[in-house]
Amino acid sequence: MKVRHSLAAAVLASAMLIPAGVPAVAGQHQPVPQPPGLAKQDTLRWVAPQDLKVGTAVAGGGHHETQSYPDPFTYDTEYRERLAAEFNSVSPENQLKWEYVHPARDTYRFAEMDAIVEFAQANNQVVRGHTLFWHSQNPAWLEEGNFSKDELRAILKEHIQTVVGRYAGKIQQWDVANEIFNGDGTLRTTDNIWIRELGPEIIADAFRWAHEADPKAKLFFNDYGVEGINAKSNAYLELIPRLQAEGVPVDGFAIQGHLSTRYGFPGDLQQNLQRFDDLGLETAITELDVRMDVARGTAPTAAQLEKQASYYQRALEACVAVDECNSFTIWGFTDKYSWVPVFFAGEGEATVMWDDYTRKPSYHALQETLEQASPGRGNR
Ligand code: 9MR
Repeated sequence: MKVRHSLAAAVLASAMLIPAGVPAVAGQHQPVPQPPGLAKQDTLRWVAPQDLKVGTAVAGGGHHETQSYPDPFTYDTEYRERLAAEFNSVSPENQLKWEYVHPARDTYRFAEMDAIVEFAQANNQVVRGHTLFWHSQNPAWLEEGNFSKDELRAILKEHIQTVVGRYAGKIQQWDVANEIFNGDGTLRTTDNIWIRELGPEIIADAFRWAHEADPKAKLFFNDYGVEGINAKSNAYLELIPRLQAEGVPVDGFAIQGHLSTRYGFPGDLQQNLQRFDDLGLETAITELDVRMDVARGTAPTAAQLEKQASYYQRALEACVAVDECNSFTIWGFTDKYSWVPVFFAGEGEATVMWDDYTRKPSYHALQETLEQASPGRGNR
């Protein structure tokens, strides 16, 4: 995962040179029509239990800027139709990350995120904000800025207040702090600029500032490699109640869920979610995908697809079984735009739809699991 982030930084540094225009999309404020031939009852959001949001990342920024296709969210009509039809929660894949939204010290670039929020409102979707405090995808002006401690603190506060404030009332959950622990459960004291320069106490301030800017938004920690009970998830289990005891407004713990069929399914996922639920926290699955080994030019086997489907199903079942697991998000819904093959050579096919939006067994596994969780009820 570390390699991925430094690669991403290099890729994004070059991508920043490309001016990112946002074309006006006709009907942006209007609900997007149902895809032709798709009944609204035949979608994930329709069959989801009322208290569970089913979401996806909204493709754009990041690795997309190095691909041959134009921005998926603004250019791909079928993509937009499926996005509106299938999901009742959306997460900007890159459009709220520092490098994207805050490209120069005195410049914010909100157009792309504004468009996502408008789309979500028009289509009766909630939004997950991602992310405010991270070691990756930070702009060079910040990482290489030689700021004093006071300046850095002021920069972080201003960023959080500006970004959270702009979308106050429009973002349901925020991944305030992303990936703050190493695999062994120690804090990222070297690669996270905030923790390195300002000390661990700054984590609490980030949550306080976010809460001040939008008191209704639910504030989360989010990480990968915390699906099971391990040193990293234990570190969150210890940290969050300690912060709460100090009055820090933390509402939830989110598990990303970037899985691979190379490894076994994390069978203790439900038990892990439950121990956070037992603390009175909300939980969420925020970035689920399940990659597999597929040689270039070959198709996955039926067995691989079934194995993938079972991982999607088990992850969803775990969330459904835990009371306050109220948000289940997949990290993209079509292989056409997935980050996986860009970052993992020889792996891919990680999402629930093929490039042409036809459904894979993993899609049907999600649909059936949602149906079983709330038989007979539709939920838009
Ligand atoms: O999907 C995102 C991709 O477009 C970016 O290039 C990449 C850069 O790090 O980030 C991807 O999203 C990451 C998310 O923000 C945090 N968790 C891991 C995700 C996959 O790398």
